[in-house]
Amino acid sequence: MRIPDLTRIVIATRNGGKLREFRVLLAPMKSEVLSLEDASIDTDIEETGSSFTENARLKAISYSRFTRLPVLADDSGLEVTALDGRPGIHSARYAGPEASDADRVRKLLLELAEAAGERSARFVCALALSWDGELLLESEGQCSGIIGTEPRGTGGFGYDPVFIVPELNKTFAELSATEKNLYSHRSRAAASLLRELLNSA
Ligand code: ITT
Repeated sequence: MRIPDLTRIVIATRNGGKLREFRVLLAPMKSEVLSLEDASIDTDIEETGSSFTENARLKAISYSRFTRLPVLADDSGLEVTALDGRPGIHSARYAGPEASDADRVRKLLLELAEAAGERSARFVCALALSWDGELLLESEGQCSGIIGTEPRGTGGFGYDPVFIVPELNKTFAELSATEKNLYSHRSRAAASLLRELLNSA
């Protein structure tokens, strides 16, 4: 594998919550972490894949054609058992293109109330690292939890206020950023990618 210079890395996301988490998760690399905006990339790549992995690859490879820097993409979402895995890869657009995090959470709680079944769920995160149009590494992380009956907490982003970590009986939004990183799908995927990077150095 060709190893790029990792002094600077672009995170291929327009989601501020993800970006904040990556700045902490990638700290061991000591890289300067840039957003798409910092890298002056204003094109939007359509997520046409049929899995988290395909979409992460698509974003990483496509965005890496717009910059000389290595690009890390994250495709993630929430799979709810009683909803047959929905919203899954459609987590960001679950309540329509203009909806807010609060709208998505509201819709999820309504659908789950109608389903009246079990409330288990898992977060999934697929990561892909690309450079110069070439896929270098990929990884995946998951974490299991329970969907609460009402939002709790103000931290994090997305579905965090209704995602309960069973061991703690707290939602991700009730945890500090450091605590969320002990359990999250994103931290697990990032740890596995960093391990692979170290092994191939
Ligand atoms: P980019 O494609 O620009 O990265 P996005 O928000 O559209 O941003 P995704 O397509 O990967 O990203 O959708 C992920 C959605 O899943 C995200 O918008 C949240 O609603 C949800 N999600 C993912 N990780 C989450 C987390 O750690 N906590 C809460 N919700 C999360």
